[in-house]
Amino acid sequence: MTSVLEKPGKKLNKFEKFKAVKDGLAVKDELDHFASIGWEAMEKDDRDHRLKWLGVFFRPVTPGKFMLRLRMPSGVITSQQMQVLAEIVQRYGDDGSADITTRQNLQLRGVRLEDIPDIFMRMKAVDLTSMQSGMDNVRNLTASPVSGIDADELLDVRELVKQVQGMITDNGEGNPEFTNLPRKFNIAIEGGRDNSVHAEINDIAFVPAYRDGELGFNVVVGGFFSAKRCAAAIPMNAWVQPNQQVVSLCRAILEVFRDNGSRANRQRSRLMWLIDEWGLDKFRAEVAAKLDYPLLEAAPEDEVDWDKRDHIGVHPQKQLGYKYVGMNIPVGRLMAQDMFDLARMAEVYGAGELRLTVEQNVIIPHVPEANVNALLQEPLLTKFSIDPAPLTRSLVSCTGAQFCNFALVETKQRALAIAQELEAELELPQPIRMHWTGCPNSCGQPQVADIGLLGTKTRKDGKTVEAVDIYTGGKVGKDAHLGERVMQAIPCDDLKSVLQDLMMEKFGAKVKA
Ligand code: SRM
Ligand code: SF4
Repeated sequence: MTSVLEKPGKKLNKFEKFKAVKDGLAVKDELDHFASIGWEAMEKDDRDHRLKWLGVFFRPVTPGKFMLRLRMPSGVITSQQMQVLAEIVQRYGDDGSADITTRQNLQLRGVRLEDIPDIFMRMKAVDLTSMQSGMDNVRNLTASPVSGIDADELLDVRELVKQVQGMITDNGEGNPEFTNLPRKFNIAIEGGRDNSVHAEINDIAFVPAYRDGELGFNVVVGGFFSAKRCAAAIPMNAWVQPNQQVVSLCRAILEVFRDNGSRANRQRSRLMWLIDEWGLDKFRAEVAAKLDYPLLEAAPEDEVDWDKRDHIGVHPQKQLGYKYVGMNIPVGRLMAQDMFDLARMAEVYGAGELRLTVEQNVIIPHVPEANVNALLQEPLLTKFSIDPAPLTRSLVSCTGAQFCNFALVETKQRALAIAQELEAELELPQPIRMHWTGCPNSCGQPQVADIGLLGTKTRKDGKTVEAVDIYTGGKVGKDAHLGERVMQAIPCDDLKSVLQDLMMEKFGAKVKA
């Protein structure tokens, strides 16, 4: 491959410099050594950066207690896999937990470096990988969480998602072709009608569309959030068949990005910056030139014509006589016992499978109608409700200050506390989707929310305090578009009354009698 690193006269950012010294993937062969010397003795770039190529994240907030980010294509996880992850988390007592992420994935907390070789062996035994889940790699591939069970879906994309992940990661072993991208990269494949993946905020998204009567995908490109700029994806004017063409197109776009994306300024390195620099026509032509099939123009319209569903509650499946049961996991946080229980419940009442959603919730699919009532009697459903209160129901939150050193505010606990207080005080005619994010990196996607809260700092009574910028107007599903900032630097202590006013003004809320 031609690497920008080799081009003379290009100024490289500091991340490119350490990647040029040693590729992130190289640490895969050094894990036993790291485990034996311990995290304190490790070389800093290996510990703080390169380990992230394997999904192992040093947490400066909790040194020595690492985070492990998995890959979970389409958010599908088996009971057996969940059980193995629960056992891993359980080892760490109060330090151990797991978070469902905004890319329908799991991150484990409290992990010790000396255990990583053993953990990786256990994961491999149940076909789990964390390969290339951080830094300049392609993140977890998202899809509808009800792929294959949704009566109204157009395409079951699970196999395609797996194939794309397999291509990018060499089936979980690590693929040096794609471990040195100029920046992170997000891919989503939607097979349903409701844009459950947030296509508009992915670097590549495939959305179902008919062309001359044939069902395939229109392609949108360049969507991303960053501290300096947020951009919705734009149509690439391309249509592909729902087969190997999808895999080849992802490969072609990744190669074009890898070989031409900017490596000078990390704030201007995501795919959209390359599209801006070249113009869409040149970008499309460069990608098309790499394909072994002619890249067709986009279908005039796509098939996303539904509002987004949240999948909470009991719903009929495509398969007659079966239901899927969606549970609300407040701010996505799971403890070891929750994970054991979920694994068991999926095994006993369903088909030993669970699905994760980008709203950080869990679905148990394939529940025969005869099992539904017994499942609903499980004690875990008092914690993870199928009929939650309207704000908790749609609450999403990034990690925040508890574990993330970028955070300007604590998010998860505060998000939940404020939602519960507002629910107690207000009559809410409909759920309001609130998304919290602890800093401008926007992992909690405040721009897609009805009300988005983005962490910042402000001065109050002569002191620096935690605060939020408020976003409104995010629209998801059909005709999705990003919300905008409407208020700045509201101290978190004053936030409840500000949100109460906003909900009464814009969302029809009324103070409870
Ligand atoms: Fe993120 C960096 C957590 C989804 C934009 N994100 C980080 C790091 C790794 C920073 C760090 O090293 O501490 C955070 C880890 C904290 C921790 O301990 O958990 C982090 N991001 C998350 C998660 C866990 C938030 C969550 O609670 O769900 C999500 C993990 C997804 C996954 O499974 O892979 C997560 N991050 C996102 C999303 C949402 C999405 O993909 O839909 C975005 C915005 C969309 C996008 O990327 O275009 C996002 N994260 C960022 C950015 C800004 C990227 C940029 O181009 O500037 C950073 C910082 C960076 O990469 O330099 C970042
Ligand atoms: Fe951390 Fe900021 Fe991402 Fe939240 S938005 S997880 S605080 S990087």
